[in-house]
Amino acid sequence: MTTRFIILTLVLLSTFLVIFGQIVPQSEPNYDENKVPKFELPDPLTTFAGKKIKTPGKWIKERRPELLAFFSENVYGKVPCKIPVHQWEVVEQSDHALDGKACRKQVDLIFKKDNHALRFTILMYLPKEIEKAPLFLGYNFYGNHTITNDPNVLISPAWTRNNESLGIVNHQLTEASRGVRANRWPVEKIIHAGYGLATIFYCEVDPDRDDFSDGIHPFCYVEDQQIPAADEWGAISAWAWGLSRAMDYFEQDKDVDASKVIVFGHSRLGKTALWAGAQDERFSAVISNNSGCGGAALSKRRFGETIARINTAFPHWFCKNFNKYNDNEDALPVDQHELIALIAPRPVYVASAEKDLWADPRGEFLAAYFATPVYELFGKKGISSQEMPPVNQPIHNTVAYHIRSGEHDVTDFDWEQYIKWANKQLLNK
Ligand code: GTR
Repeated sequence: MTTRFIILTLVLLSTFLVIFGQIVPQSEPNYDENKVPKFELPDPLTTFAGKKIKTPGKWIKERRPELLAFFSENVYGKVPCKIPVHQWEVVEQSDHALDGKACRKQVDLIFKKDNHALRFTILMYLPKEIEKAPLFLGYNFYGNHTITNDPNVLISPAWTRNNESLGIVNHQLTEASRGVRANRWPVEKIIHAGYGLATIFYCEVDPDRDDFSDGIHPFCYVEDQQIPAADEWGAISAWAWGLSRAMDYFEQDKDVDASKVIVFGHSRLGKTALWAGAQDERFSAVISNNSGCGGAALSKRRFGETIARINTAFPHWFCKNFNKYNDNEDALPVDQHELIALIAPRPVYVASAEKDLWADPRGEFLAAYFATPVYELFGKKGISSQEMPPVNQPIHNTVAYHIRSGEHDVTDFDWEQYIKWANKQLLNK
């Protein structure tokens, strides 16, 4: 073999990796606890300059802002401009939803700036007998009409990924997908427990694709800008922004107790719920359901999905700066336990599923454990042992955790725990 031939082979090989790098993983993900690398976890109660934080006041004034700024500029990306709700419009409502047990409202939030316009619909079910209801708020993956068989729920026109089995063709949601995700949203159970449910189709805020010309991002572009700058918002940050705008609306809806809004999310939307809850202290509690990498799981464990993998498969989710940590987790001066700590002293629930190894259940548990010192600083109870609880045996402290049997999903078991825990944490029941 001549040298020229070897060089040519190498060039072709590297081109192959660049072109196909997005689809062909270059190494197998690690699922072996013995192969988790040694790593040092940053102490949430020590500032970047090395100062120990010993009081809630110092946490609030010194440590919380610097952590928040780091996550904002290097992980999720900051929202570069203010986009207030221009107007809301109740597009549909009824006092006779769920066989008369609930009121239903569909409210559009409308945004306008220069030549940009966007609207998204909040679908709400509120228990009839409660004057101002506490509320679970969460995004759904496939449209509001998929969470229930209620024929009155409107079908969103937003772009979404095709999925024939869910009746999504030509990137449009259809009647065929009504109710297909009802298994993840036990609306009656939630209403019966005395809570309202509010949900939004996440693609209405920003379609889930590597395209920054649609959704809310263009509202903040300056001059010829076409994509967010390296420290500006990716999709998760945009979705988190949307949850805060929903909160703006709830604050003036007399049927909602805005001091008791629990933000919930599954998977990528669990990452979103954590980031929304970390930033916006109006959310009184946060639930991360199987949120995994870039959510509740510790990145430095490199177990299952890693930063490099997530940034390759979903280049639009995080800000560009986050790529600095691809296969370079040791350089990261924070980890996801500090994202959870940013929610303190408000209640936070981290939930894993036994078979969801891609999301690293142990990494999710340890993040809750290592966030606990910040909660303790506020006199709150978190996770006190590094030993994971047995499957299906939840810990319901201010920092809560469970690992349930089964797959990556949202189940009735999950919701039963969330309701029980919210009763205890927010309603003292
Ligand atoms: C997976 C991704 C996870 C998780 C999941 C989801 O493909 O790797 O991080 O977010 O999607 O959101 O369903």
